[in-house]
Amino acid sequence: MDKKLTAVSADKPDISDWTSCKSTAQMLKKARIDQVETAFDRAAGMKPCPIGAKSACCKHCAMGPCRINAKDPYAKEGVCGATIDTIQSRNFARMVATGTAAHSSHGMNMLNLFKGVINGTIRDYTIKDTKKLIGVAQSLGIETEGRKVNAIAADVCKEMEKVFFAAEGEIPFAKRVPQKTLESWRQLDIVPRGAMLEVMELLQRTHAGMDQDYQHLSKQISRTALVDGWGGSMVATEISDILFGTPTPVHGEVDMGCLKEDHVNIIIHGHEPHLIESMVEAVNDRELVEMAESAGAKGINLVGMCCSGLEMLSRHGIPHAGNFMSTEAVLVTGAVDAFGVDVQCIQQGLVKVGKCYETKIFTTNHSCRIEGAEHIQFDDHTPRQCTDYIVKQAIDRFKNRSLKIEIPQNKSVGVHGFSHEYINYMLGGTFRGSYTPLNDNIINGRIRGVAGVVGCVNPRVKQDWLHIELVKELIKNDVLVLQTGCSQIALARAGLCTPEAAYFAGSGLREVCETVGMPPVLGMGACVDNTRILIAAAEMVKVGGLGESIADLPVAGAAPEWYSEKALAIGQYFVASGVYTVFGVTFPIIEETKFHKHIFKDTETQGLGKWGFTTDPHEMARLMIAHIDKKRAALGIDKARERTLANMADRREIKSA
Ligand code: SF4
Ligand code: MSK
Repeated sequence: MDKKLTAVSADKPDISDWTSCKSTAQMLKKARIDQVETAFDRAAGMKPCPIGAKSACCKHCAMGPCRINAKDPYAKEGVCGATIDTIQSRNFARMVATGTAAHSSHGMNMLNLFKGVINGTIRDYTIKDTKKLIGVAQSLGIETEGRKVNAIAADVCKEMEKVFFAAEGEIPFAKRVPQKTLESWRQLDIVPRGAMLEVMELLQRTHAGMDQDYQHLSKQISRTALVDGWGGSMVATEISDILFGTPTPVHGEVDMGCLKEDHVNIIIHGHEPHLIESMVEAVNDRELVEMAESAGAKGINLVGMCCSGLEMLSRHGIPHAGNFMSTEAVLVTGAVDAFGVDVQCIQQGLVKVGKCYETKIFTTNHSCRIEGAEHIQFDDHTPRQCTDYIVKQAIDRFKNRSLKIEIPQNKSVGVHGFSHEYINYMLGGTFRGSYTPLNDNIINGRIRGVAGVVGCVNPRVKQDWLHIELVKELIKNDVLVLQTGCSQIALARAGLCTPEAAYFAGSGLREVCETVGMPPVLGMGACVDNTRILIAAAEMVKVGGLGESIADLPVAGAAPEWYSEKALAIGQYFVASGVYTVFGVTFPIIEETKFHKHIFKDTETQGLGKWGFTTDPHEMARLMIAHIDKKRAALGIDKARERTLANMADRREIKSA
């Protein structure tokens, strides 16, 4: 083992302050003994730059970089005269642009795959969910009656191309946006066109000497974020469902205890589902299984991590080893025979840790290579070339294992795969599928409101802890929680993704959960699948009784442990869609500046949502519940109606009416 690569300080912080995940803690302890450094060590050893953390610096041109005093931000300007509001809004804009570009690139890769399937050049994938295809087509205004599947798919494809390439008009999925929300966007002139144009427009406006009016730039920030949520990300989710199946609830195991010492263990980490789907086929290929068996293994054990893992968990019930901050830790087990990655949230540190434990990291996507990793290009036309190779390499590693293996014996079983379509069915049944029961239960007060708790984990805070504390408090207060991304895995590990977790909910939410047989925390998939939450919110408006726009709903969102620019883009599209969205860890803006006031307050008066921030999960719950209550009061449903059971006299009256 190469032990030279670490410089872990002798004065080591307590690992129990770093993570709530027992398995990750166990592996971090082992890594310390093995003298292997991880992101947790690096985070402890690297204090964030206070000026950068508050976005009080600009390096957009060679007259700078310029720094503003965060304590007195209006006392100084950049060399070009840029104010703190210009500097902060431009920095914020660039983060949103990058996050949107990441999701849109994912969406476009799915679209290219879809196109290949339709025109027959890609043969390893097919349209699995025609019901979903028809639903998406109808939502886009495409005629479906009496038409062939391929013809409908071709029209859907053409329409979805506009999501990326349209230079004018409104994005196709604007048709799914509640009318009043769309009107607010039109009034503010923030309805997006194609993603490529919006990202380019936002980036060019952040060039030195361009858009130096934070309010004006803020509109382009929203327009760009909206083309992520109602555009690029939505295409990614919808096409994935069409090609690989819309998730329905499945039992799934989560945590490192999913690894099996006597099996060839393969982990897939990243975001795009076509790599995973091909890997599912490869690990079930008889020839490869026999190869593994003749190498002495009992079989091949495919395990997911991060959002790739959530795609596998939701669609196939394939076990999940952990979220973003467990990706290095899982390698410390020594049990991982191959670690395949595609795009986004792939830490460069994985390669070094992998080297220590003789696990090869395989990059597979042309957009994401890492020095020291082996690159096997994944091609949609010949996907098995890549995935079979990884499996064979894993078998080879299994055969030659020399390290002692230590697998944490922790595993939680939960229910995952709650697509918005399934929620519709779950609440109303096949013939009366509807969000009406949800709205009714919100109106009668059993459910106080709905919260989306999503997003990443971050080594600057105790892994999973904020997610768990926040969600516990929300459900205790009768707030139904919808989840995606690494947050979902945090809650699954804590055992809150089971129907039995209703025991921790308030009496109203518990009653609903027990009646339907659902958990109080509904896992909806990967971070790109936050679009499912947008559609659920749009459905709640459509059903009626809770106002006319998303901004009227008693809902709130949170990403308590966010780290990525994608998370910021997601936060901004929720805010622009009408949702109060609270982030934790840090917020890249100085408080009390004009730009801060604009996005933390003024946007709400424009018919949108607004941002919130706190590092304390209990305060976060308080802020979200206060917002939900404010919306309930505005709707006139702040006093929960008592349930009145009909007696015999009532029933007679109903009959005679
Ligand atoms: Fe400084 Fe202005 Fe150049 Fe930014 S754009 S680095 S504020 S001179
Ligand atoms: S993987 S963006 S850490 S949710 Fe989607 Fe997790 Fe956040 Fe990456």
